[in-house]
Amino acid sequence: MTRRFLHAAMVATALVAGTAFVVAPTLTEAHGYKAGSVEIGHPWSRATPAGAKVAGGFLKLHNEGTEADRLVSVASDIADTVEIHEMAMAADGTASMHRLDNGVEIPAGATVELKPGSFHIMFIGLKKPLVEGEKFEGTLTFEKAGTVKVEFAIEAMGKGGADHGAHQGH
Ligand SMILES: [Cu+2]
Repeated sequence: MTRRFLHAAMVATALVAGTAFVVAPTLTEAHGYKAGSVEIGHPWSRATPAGAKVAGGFLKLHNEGTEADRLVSVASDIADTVEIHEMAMAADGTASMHRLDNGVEIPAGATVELKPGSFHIMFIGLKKPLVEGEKFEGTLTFEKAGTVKVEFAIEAMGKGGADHGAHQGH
């Protein structure tokens, strides 16, 4: 049941991403990974304009286990440093970001989505622009489930709402 729900959500993501090119669904095909009892759904990032120094990373985490786990760190050769951030919207509509030094908790049985405007991975000090349709490698480390290599699919610039434009300062 839960598995089926996750799968349906991943397919929905692929459909949204694939609207422009019906004949080339492989570019944005949903992909997933497993580490211990944690399922990792569709890691993705966004194409960046030339000169951009930061990019966000997004994915869905589902904990099938009976104990909470935690995404504690992310690494990638694409950037100088990688942090886990949370974005919060204040009552007046301004967004603020902060780094989560202890990562993101994934309660037992829960699904936590890293997405624009919420929890996200932050690639800081990009070594090259991210190009739509390409992929790059990253390594996720969980407190209990350990380490797993994933590929982030680079999707269209501006996809998924709240942008990281306000983010250039940090
Ligand atoms: Cu951020």
